[in-house]
Amino acid sequence: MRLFIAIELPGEIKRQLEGMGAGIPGSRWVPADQIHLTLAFLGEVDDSTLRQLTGALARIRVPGFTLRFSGTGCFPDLRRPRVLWAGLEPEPKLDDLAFLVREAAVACAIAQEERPFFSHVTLARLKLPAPREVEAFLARHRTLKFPPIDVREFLLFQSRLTPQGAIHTPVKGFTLLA
Ligand code: 2AM
Repeated sequence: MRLFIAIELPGEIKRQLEGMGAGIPGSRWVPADQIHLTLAFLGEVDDSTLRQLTGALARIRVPGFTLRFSGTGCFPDLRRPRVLWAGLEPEPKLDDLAFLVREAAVACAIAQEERPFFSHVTLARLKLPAPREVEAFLARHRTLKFPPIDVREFLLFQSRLTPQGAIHTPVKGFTLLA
């Protein structure tokens, strides 16, 4: 199974994020049902590793927390933007959770990126260089006025790649401490 671990977002916020940015040439916007906050990408995982991993994830002890959106940005930089994202206010409990989730993956021999976790919600991927349009988009969405989100769980998702795009299905949820 191709898997990743993420925090689900409220439907209303996902719908608003999905509809933000028509008009940038070469941009592929993430549909609402695929928008989430990725904690770790796992790739292909076999059944026995999956059993070991769910055990390790269930042992993670992090209290619930509140997420607040900040503004928008792009990877890798404004000269050649490839990914547009919505950013979040710093939240140490989120960073702890991402660290522990990735540590659990590594303990199950699932390789993880060396890059530190940077909390973001991917909005669009860009196939053409469109720095001017991206700059205008970022200026229009310098601050995101969404209500704060109470996070009580994180989820293991399956991602099935189909010719119509990826289909994400929750496999198992893990409750954070009260
Ligand atoms: P991101 O774009 O939000 O960072 C599910 O496929 C999620 O896993 C994607 O939303 C993406 O998160 C991340 N992802 C997908 N393929 C990946 C890869 N090859 N390496 C790292 N992260 C990946």
